[in-house]
Amino acid sequence: MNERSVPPWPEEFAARYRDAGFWRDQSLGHRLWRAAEQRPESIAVVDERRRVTYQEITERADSLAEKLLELGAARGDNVVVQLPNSWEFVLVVLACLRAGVAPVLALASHREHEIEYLVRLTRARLVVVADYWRGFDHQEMASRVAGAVEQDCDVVVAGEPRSRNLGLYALSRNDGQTGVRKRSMDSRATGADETALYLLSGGTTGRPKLIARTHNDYEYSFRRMGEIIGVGADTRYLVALPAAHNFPLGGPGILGTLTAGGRVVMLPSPEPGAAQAAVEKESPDVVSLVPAVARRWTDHIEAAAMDPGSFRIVQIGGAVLEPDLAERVRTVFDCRLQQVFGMAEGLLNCTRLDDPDEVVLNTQGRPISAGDEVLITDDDGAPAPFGAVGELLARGPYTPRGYYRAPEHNARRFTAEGWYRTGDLVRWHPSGNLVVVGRTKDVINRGGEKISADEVESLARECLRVADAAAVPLSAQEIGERVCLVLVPEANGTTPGLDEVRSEFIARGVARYKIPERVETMEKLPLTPIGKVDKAKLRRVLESSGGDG
Ligand code: OOB
Repeated sequence: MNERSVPPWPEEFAARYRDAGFWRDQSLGHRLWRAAEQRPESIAVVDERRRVTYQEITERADSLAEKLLELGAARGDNVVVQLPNSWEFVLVVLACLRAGVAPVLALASHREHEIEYLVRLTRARLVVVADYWRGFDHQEMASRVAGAVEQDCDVVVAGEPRSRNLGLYALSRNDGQTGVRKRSMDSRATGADETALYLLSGGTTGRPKLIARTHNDYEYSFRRMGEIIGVGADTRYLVALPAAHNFPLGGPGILGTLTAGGRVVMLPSPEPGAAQAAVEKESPDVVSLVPAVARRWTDHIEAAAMDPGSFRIVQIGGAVLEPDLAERVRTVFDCRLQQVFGMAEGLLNCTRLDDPDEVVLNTQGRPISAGDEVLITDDDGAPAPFGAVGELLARGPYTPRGYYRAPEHNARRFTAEGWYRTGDLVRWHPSGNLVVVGRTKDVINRGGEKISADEVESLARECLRVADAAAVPLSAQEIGERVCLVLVPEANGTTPGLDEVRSEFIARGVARYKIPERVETMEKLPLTPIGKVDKAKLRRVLESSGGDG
């Protein structure tokens, strides 16, 4: 099913990527288990509650892999996984890889609106969730979703299943069985061109699109990032961002660290307090942050409320990093700063550890691979002159040729020659690095979390009595941007206020981070000459009339 659901790389490109050694035709599971065999006693994953060795995590993953297959997931199937940053996140991803099923990596902040959509889209037979997390009952939500979808769908809980109903299972085997590795779990049988896992796209229209990452392409991208920053068995990588994101998962992140035999330290939240404890106890040397979190940590360190730790590298990406914050981060952490401009769709750019300050502070780096092709185009789609601003297009050994089961969307977001239109406006810096200056896509970037304006607008039209709606990013001090919802009343009608909008969105089961933080009313929306809502004008009008709400 995977092959037909996603446009593959053309044969000539695939052959080129193999010849160059980018694609190694090995499954991710194979590489991870090889790393584990070399150091069974070393600690692989640490969270607030547990320290887990390589031997334990692989044995448990083998056992869970078997359980997933027993529960009805077959090789090539998809399993929706929604877990917070915890050792179980790593366990479940490893088990899926071992079983040859592809985890669909939902965010812990997603709710019924998102999870049900993902379960339907991927026809998942299993959903793996936390029990309670931050006061929310994931077990109950997942059970409702499993009951609502057409396919047979069971729920596996990282905790105690609370009902004896069929279809609700515990993550751990109660029989403590291990050592099934020698049986049917030979992950080498999984084709390396098949989907290893699915990442969620941020920058699209409508509901989030899924990006199917193959074993070959994903392994290459984290291996290459690992080479660039020098990941090895002594690396201690701190996972401060939601683990389901590409940056902490594969930039080189969790998977890059584990295949190199290093240690992954899971932070349940990027709160400075939680970070402080982990920094003191585990002495991590690499961390990936979004600018909003980097700002909070930097403020706390400057106020002597947090230990800067002994980081060798702080990677920052996901949203624009202002040069003054870049400078402060470097000073207070007394470490190498690396800017990372990446996307779940593939292409990763970064500054290198030996780049001059001028480049590290003022650019978002350059592509990581000699196989990456990037193009900056003007409004007519022609290549822009060097130094001019245009849209970034990308193609390469770890940038898939289309989204999962989205042919119409693919026709817009990918060119006939297979280039991915990033929707990012960039220019070349004289040093040969990219500078991100804006975007063409209609997205709100809330502290690195991408929100589709289109999705918010559709929800508003569905659940509020209004004639029209527009979602606009407004600049916000701490998190970069917030969602402002502009509502147009029906004839002789009124529009709901912020509280009503919030409660309607919550009742719909929408993830909190997408819920508008400011609501405005306008008799009509400004239009561009071709009749589209003029978001740039809206944003200017709103920002001049009331700050960041
Ligand atoms: C990362 O991935 P996504 O998929 O959440 O978001 C991708 C988009 C980019 O297209 C761009 O609009 C924005 O996020 N972005 C940046 C940026 N890094 C990403 N905008 C300005 N400066 C940056 N450094 O965000 C992501 C994935 C892997 C590594 C790092 C970030």
